[in-house]
Amino acid sequence: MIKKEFDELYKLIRKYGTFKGMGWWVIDYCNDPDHFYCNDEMKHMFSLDPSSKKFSIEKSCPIAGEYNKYIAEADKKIAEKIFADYQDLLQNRSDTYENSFPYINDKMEKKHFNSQAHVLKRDPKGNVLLIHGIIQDITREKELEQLIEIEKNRYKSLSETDPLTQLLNRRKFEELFSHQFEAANRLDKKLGVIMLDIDYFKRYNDTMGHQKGDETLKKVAKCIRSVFSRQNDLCARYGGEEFVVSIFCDSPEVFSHKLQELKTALKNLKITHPNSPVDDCVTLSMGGCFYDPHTRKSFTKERLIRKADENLYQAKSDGRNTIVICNF
Ligand code: GH3
Ligand code: MG
Ligand code: MG
Repeated sequence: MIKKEFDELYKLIRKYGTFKGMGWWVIDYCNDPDHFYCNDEMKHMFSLDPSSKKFSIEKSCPIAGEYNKYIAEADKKIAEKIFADYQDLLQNRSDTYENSFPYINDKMEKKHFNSQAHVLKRDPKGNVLLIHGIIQDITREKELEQLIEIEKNRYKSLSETDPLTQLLNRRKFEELFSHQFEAANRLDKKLGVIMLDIDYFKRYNDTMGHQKGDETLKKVAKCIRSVFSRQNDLCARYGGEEFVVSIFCDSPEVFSHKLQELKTALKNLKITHPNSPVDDCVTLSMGGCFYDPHTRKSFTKERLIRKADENLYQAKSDGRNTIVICNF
């Protein structure tokens, strides 16, 4: 391709190729492989000098040379892919590419672009003569996509957590507990399940008011979560002032120790209960069940919960503010 031919072509696409929101670039690879020409839209997109006609690929191409690092700053893998895509064009491994990439511009704003390129001409040996590409700013679309994703996650977490305490809700607990129980049996891991109920909470509400009651429910929930804080520990609001916790746990001793730890942690919060016969502060009754799948292969998860619940009942009738545990 001779230079004159390219100049004619460039004039034509400059005249007719002005699409709003779309940048284009062209490289006369045969005569001048180190420079690209582009439209005003692309100059504007990437703050290139509006009075220049052509630009150095190495020094000012927004997706190549030195500027590739602006993409790499946002996403190193994509930056490598863009470089590889371009090499594929040059080495005659492909005639076209399309990629999307994030880009931190000179104002430190994060933008997103979609870029496509085509080899328009090769010589008979396959060497590139002319490359043309388009670039679109898709930042708004990307931002919208991200907003939708955030909304989706928010909705998901709303349907899985209890709005007052932010613990899992009962439905989600049952689903996750099912997986945990299965995993325990499959991997021979021991489990501890605890049902917990605040003592004399009706009286607390009656003397302190429902709103204070809500605050206390939140504090108790937070306290439970702070003691059972590993990622796989399941803590849920089972209903009203009742909670359930299920954890992988190595031994009945460790399990029992964790329950004592919770009792102490709650005591240290010193949430005054002006009308409780068992303590000056808010207390919990706990019913626990420790499960070793090695010895009890045929046990069901429902039975485990039921047993913990029976123990909670026992703790209540033993005078409250107590812990009752059994092993299986
Ligand atoms: P026990 O020691 O036997 O458990 O006595 P209790 O008073 O805690 O148990 P009871 O089942 O008689 O009462 C539970 C109370 O928990 C009554 C109810 O108003 C209160 N409660 C349940 N859910 C909420 C809530 O979301 N907010 C508030 N503030 N109170 C709640
Ligand atoms: Mg209660
Ligand atoms: Mg209750």
